[in-house]
Amino acid sequence: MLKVGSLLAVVLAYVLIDTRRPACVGSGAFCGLPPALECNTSRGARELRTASSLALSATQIQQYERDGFVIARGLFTEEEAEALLQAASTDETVSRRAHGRKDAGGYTSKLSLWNVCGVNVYGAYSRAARLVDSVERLLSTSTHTGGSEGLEEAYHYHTKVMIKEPYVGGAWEWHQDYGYWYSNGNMFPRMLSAMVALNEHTEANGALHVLKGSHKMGRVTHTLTGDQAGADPDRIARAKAMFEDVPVLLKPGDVLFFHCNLFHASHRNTSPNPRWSIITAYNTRSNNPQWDHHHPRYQPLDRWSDTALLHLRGVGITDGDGTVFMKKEEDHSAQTEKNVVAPPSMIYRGRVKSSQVNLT
Ligand SMILES: O=C(O)CCC(=O)C(=O)O
Repeated sequence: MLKVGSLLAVVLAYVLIDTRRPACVGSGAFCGLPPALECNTSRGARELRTASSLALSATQIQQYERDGFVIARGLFTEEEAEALLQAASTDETVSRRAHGRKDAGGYTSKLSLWNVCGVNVYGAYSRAARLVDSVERLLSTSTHTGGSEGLEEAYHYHTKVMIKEPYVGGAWEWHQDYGYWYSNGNMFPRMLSAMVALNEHTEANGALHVLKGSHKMGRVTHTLTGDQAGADPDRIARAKAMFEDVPVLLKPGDVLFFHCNLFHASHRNTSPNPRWSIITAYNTRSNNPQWDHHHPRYQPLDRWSDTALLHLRGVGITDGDGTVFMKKEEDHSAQTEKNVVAPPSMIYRGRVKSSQVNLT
């Protein structure tokens, strides 16, 4: 019965939100859909400046430029976070597609990653006007553009559901996302991630840590140990002496936006509670990757009304909803740098001995 309900909701969503609808492109207006599910393309939105009233404030954008990250408390409501958690924790496709990554201690984090988001509750998150508007403003700051004028157009690079299970969820080594994405033919660091907490992120369940302001160092070399990759240990050790290590403690619905050159890592989960999050990475149209790789090159991203997420509550990933998962075997980016043995200095508070394979 639930499955039939979900199917109907997807069909309805397809009728109401046709993401391929060319009339949206550059039309300079919403698509004439019912207000609850109206969509817009980035281009149309840029022309019109149809900003979501929920998007980041000027002060938050300045904070991001200075620190390389900003936390938007309650950007999504608890109800919306609960809808995402409910979907992610019961979604057979997410669970079947999830793969584990071991840290040096043998603890495993799980993630399920797709390159193209479909018509479902996760797609409503990644395309939410309040999120995409905020992302485009952040990506248009000089910390990404180097000072060029104009509003950047964001596109969806990938989304992943991240799961750290109680007691066994593994750690993530210090790294910069652009450390990997650079190898994918992205010429500029005009990329960022938005991580929404689906439940509470605490020190005990393995909250993310960031080195505040470290994005200003620019990209550092990432090294391999076997098939594991992470930032150059010597740079990390020096960066840790220079920049404050900030734990990112989140409540459900809080969103962390972070620059692709910001150093980040996380401990393993030592608590009885899981840690759930969804991270969407965005690239810019002006930074269209130079070559094909395991994540998409530029394609327009539809922007959905802020109310779409709750309308798609209960709608997980179903066949034919447009979701395209990454083919893991196509991910060669961790193999592009020289193999360098990691010295003990890269141990993160005694828990992680070497860096992790590139997952992103
Ligand atoms: O979820 C985490 O703790 C780490 C995620 C991460 O490092 C990443 O997505 O780049």
